Amino acid sequence: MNTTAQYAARAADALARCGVDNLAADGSLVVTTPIDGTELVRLHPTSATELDAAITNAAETFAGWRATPAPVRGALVRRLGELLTEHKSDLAELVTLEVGKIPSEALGEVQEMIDVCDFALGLSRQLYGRTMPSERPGHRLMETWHPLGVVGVISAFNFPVAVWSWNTAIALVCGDPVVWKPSEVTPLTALACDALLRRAAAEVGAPEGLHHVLLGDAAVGEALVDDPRIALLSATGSIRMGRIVGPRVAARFGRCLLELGGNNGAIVTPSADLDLTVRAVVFAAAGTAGQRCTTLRRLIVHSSLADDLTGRIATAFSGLRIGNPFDEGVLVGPLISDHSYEAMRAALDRADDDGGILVTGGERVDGPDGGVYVSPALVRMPDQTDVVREETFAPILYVLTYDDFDDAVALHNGVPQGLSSSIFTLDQREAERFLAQSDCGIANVNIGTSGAEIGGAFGGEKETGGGRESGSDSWKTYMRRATNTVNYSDELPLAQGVEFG
Ligand code: UN1
Repeated sequence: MNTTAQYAARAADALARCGVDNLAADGSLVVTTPIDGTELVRLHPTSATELDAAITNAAETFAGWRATPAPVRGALVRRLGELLTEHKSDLAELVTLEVGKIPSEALGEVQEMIDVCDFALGLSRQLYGRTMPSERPGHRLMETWHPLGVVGVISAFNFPVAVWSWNTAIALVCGDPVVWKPSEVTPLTALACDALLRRAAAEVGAPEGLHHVLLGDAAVGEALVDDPRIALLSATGSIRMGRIVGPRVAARFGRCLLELGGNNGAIVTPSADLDLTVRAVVFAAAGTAGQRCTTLRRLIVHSSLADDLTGRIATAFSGLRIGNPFDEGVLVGPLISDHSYEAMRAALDRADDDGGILVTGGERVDGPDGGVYVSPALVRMPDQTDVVREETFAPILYVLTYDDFDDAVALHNGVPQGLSSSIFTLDQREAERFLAQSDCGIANVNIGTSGAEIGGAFGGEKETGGGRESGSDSWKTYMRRATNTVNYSDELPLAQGVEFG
């Protein structure tokens, strides 16, 4: 049997293995596990003075780190990746304890961190600028990329470590120190990451001040938002948060990278491989208990398939084992809080008022006392009503139907968010039309909306905020670009043929 004391002890053991062993136990920041709501530890939040000192230290460290060659900076990230590999199961254990993810998903999250370290290490030798032909003889025109400054990272509870690593591994090779405000409910994973990064820095001779964790509530985040020493603020969270953060950072001409809510849809066309579709839909909609920003929330199904597909998904949903994520065979762990279930209930009530029909799920189910366990809900909707157009951070999958492909795409794009999207089809024309017309940052064919690899740029359009993190050329957001013109002639021709004197 898992008991309360065991969870606290397991957390303390995993933290100690990661190098965190001097935890204060009497602070005002109470850390609990969503598995049964019990307390893991009480931490001290970062004070205003400590916060200021951390940013000052990061800003001072920038001066030296920016001048360190990028491949040397890469050596830090290489070592971090090795330590993450060594402590993969410790970090995953902490993710399960703090977030309630099943171990396979928690391990997958840590694997994302290892992968992005590999990516960033390679990148440290590939921060390419371009050269362009100059219109003037004896001149070279080129662009070069330079470290930007201190990066502030605000991350959410649901991917407590992967999102940090996407930002931090890239920021570090780009020459930028990081100050990190993790979600208030996931400080332990943050302390573990910080300890591993500090150890990596000590081992490769990188400066200590490259990384700081700031624990606390929204006030800590606000301090990062308003501090002119934070050159880039990368914030993952709700659209409501983004509406506050974006304009405030812009008002001080800071740079912002926003990764906000998603309301991800998938279209299922008549030619779809339905067995594959059902498996993909079930993972995308019910995995992580519906608490990914990439979770599938809307299924837009050709009317000829709707009854069959809805029935198959309902059967699969009913067969999912829900409960303590540490128990063998469990695929759906707890919601993060009571509030999440209240939001889920409120959404289901609104869907009902709008004429929706609950096919299955949406109920509290047995699990350890003190945790919030729910069965994933499947709801057929007559229309894409307001509640369907909002993101509810819980496992609810709305099913809508279409007859005409253009209408399906219009329905798909008819929400304010634009993160991830999919089509299930064996018809190449439909697939290509969807890829061209989906207005999301991520558009997939014959896989679900969640579970993106780190090699691509991650992020979305519209109210999702427009930011891109992780792979591809997302690194450019973490650097500043300079355009350079070098005259290696002894003449001084002016551009555009201007004569002056
Ligand atoms: C998130 O939910 O904030 O694509 C990130 C995915 C994961 C990351 C999700 N690789 O589902």
